[in-house]
Amino acid sequence: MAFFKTVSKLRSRLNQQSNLSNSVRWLQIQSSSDLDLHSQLKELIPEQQERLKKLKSEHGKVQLGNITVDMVLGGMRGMTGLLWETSLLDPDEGIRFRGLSIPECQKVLPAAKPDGEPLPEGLLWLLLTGKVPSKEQVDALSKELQSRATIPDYVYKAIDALPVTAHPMTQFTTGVMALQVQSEFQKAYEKGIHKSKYWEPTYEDSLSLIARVPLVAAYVYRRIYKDGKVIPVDDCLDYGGNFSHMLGFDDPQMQELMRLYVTIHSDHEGGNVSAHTGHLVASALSDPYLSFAAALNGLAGPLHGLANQEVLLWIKSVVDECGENITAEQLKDYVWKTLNSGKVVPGFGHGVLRKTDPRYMCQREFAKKHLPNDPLFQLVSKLYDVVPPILTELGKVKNPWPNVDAHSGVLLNYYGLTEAKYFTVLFGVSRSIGICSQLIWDRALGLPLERPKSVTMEWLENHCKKAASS
Ligand code: NMX
Ligand code: MLT
Repeated sequence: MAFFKTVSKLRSRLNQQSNLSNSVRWLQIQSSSDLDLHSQLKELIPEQQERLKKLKSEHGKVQLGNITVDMVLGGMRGMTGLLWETSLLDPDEGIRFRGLSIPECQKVLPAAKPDGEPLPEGLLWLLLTGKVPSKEQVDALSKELQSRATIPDYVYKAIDALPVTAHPMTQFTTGVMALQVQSEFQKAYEKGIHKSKYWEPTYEDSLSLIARVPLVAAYVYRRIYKDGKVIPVDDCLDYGGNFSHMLGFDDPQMQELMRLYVTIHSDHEGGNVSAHTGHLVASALSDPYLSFAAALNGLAGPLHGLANQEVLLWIKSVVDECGENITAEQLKDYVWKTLNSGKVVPGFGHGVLRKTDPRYMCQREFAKKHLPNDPLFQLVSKLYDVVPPILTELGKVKNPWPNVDAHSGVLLNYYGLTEAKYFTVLFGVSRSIGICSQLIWDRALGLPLERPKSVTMEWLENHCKKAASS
């Protein structure tokens, strides 16, 4: 009987998967005995090293496009310059994690409960291996992360040395820097590890870092907002559920939100400020803690991860000025007031996306299901109607549609996590999964030091003069 049940479960999973995009390169059913992520990775690495070698030797001189002066002056927009295996961003369709869109991940990644949101551990497995894990594999990874989730006391002391009024991101990054003292990569490098083995201590550091950042983040939250009353780990909970628990939120719906939140914020290909920074710093063979702390400092900027803080503060300022039942006309005036005072409308626009961010859409679906009558959700919906035509009217904004940050704050606020200044820390915890997954592959593939060429304005002027006269 048990055998037939297993076969029918596998068959339904196969049917589900065969409906997915053909581009899913490694999607396959796992045998339930194969529970160790490290050994899965060890098997995959030689194959991928060969693939890279072949790409270099056979196609190394193939051109990928022309670099223009606009690109050099315009923040390298549209310039392909990085290898990033874990995810790829399409301007219209949005992010795909190893070929899977967000709705596809919601369908196939194991959940904590039937039809629930994906477990972030499953996404970590997918990003690292390119394979959809079984529930057993995800449970094993959950346990492994739990076993790594210990924090030395000096990490808390380092955070405590800061004034409690320091921004949560400053406190969080300080904690991550203090964790660096335990880096296995640094120790191995000092002992003279062979470069072919770099990925092993990088894997150790990365998994420990991913396991530990929720504890550091929860400590920061409790320190600043809950009189320092720390909530210990609950061993029975998964990564996202436990993070929500340690912050002080045990509502099962909030735990589901946290699983979704951590999953969708994890990775957004390699060129975004945090991922790119982490990758750049890691290319100097800085260990995962140093690299990730650098990435967090980029995430803390208002045009990047801090936008989630800015959105909720902005929405609350709208309510303060106009009340919750604001009309479309009042809202338009408020948006124009923001723009006319030389500020951006937070949560709208993107460096690559040209349509509504699917991460916004899946949060909208979550809100429609769980909090349809929440006044702030209704305000976010009104903004979806009002803001894009105004940004389009400006004539210079390349993408007038909302991004991931336009929605996350009101969901958290609904479940009681109202402290907007803390939001970017949640983004940071999630991003550890994407950045560290790619970092392991950086080391496994032996990617080199990153060092693009820069030029001066004079160099550009002379180059353009020469180009015009030839
Ligand atoms: N509100 C007002 N102006 C905007 C907006 C916006 N939401 N988005 C773009 N613009 C302006 C931009 O400032 C620039 O103006 P100027 O030429 O005077 O400097 C012009 O439109 C062209 O910018 P784009 O090429 O459309 O956008 P770019 O790729 O340079 O920047 C963002 C992308 C995301 C930085 C920009 O859209 C923005 O500032 N958005 C608001 C902040 C935000 O939501 N950031 C979060 C992004 C997602 N994340 O989590 O990281
Ligand atoms: C991200 O998630 O990193 C942001 O959407 C920014 C980006 O992709 O450039």
